[in-house]
Amino acid sequence: MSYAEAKARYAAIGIDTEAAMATLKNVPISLHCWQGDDVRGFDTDPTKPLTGGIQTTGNYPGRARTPEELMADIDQVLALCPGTKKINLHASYAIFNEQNGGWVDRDQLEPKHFAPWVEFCKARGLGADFNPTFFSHPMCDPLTLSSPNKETRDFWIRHGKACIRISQYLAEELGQPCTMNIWTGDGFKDIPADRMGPRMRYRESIDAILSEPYDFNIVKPCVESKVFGIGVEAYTVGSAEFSLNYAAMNPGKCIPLMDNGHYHPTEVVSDKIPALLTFFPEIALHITRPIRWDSDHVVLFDDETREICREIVRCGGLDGRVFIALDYFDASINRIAAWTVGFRNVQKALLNALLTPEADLKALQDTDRFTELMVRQEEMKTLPFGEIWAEYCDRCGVPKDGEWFSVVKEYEKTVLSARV
Ligand code: RNT
Ligand code: ZN
Repeated sequence: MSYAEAKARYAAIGIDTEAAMATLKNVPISLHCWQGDDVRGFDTDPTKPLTGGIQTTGNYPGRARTPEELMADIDQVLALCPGTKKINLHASYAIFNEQNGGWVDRDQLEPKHFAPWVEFCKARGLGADFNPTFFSHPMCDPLTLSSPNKETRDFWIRHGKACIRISQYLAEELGQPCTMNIWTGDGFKDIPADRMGPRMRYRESIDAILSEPYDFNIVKPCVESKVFGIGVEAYTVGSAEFSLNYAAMNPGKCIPLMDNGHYHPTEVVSDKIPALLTFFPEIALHITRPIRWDSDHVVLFDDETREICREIVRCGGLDGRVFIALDYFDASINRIAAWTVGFRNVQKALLNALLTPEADLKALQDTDRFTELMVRQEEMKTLPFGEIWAEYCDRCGVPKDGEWFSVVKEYEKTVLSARV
């Protein structure tokens, strides 16, 4: 089937494929830099294990070990992905060199340590998002912002404030809003004796970080909740209720962030998006794929990813209300392909959502025509979506499905395999 024929099929149900593609082209999606090097960063010993309750598994060859390698890999991914991209950086990806004075600890970070990333983004017309890194560091005792030790908390508060200044710098330099996501792995392996104390301290620490001046129009601090992590199975300080309430009590200062790997396995973020948008003007998302736990598998074009994107679209999320980022890390397969598959799938799911006659379906719901609603929703699944997706890739100047994996294989042969 040709694009013209597919376009006509969609037109028959009232969908303008041209409008859908035009909208999608301008939706920013943040590509997480940490898929390329298994969340190691450049500021600590790469042989030390990842902490904070997260884990990468696998040892597929070709991990990026330097800023140059990571940037080259990102370039390869960008060339294979359609749409508007941003780069999501972690503080641990600071770049230290002779010009900026070399290594400093996380509480001393300055915008200059991200100047090479700004240059990278400017040359490619990209925006950037940012994250303080509250894990994989000797100052995790193991708690950070919720630690009972003032010295520990103060170190991490200084880090958070430094990250606010860096986020403001990224937003100003790149002329695009910068989300700054606060997530810590703080929690306990076994039944705690005090659940409230750490939460009170966490709250005060975030207050202290957000007392650093920033322009909320362009810097969007987020608080990301989590249900549990590896080694912190019994209790997580930044639970769903804690984070959501923190954001709700601090309007104009921060927004809630939901990672769809951070809930009980039968909870779905697709349903939480409209719930949150009922109250919050803006929310942020980490799109991932949990298998039985927060396993951070590569995002697929699966039911929940499609449903998340339908909610983003039909709740008006594309009008700047929903900040979309990816968050997964698979070290068991080619990392360039992992990045590309996930990014392309979120694009696919958004395109699929934009090609759905939501107003008609809503009218069926509102008039109690549930049989017809089910029939229509099922029939949509076999519309010629692939043709529209292929056309979209083409117009964005990136390879269609079936045409990009050979590029990755070539990159693996010529670039990645030399990294030993
Ligand atoms: C961890 C959180 C967090 C991290 C990144 C690296 O469970 O999802 O967002 O994955 O900050
Ligand atoms: Zn996340």
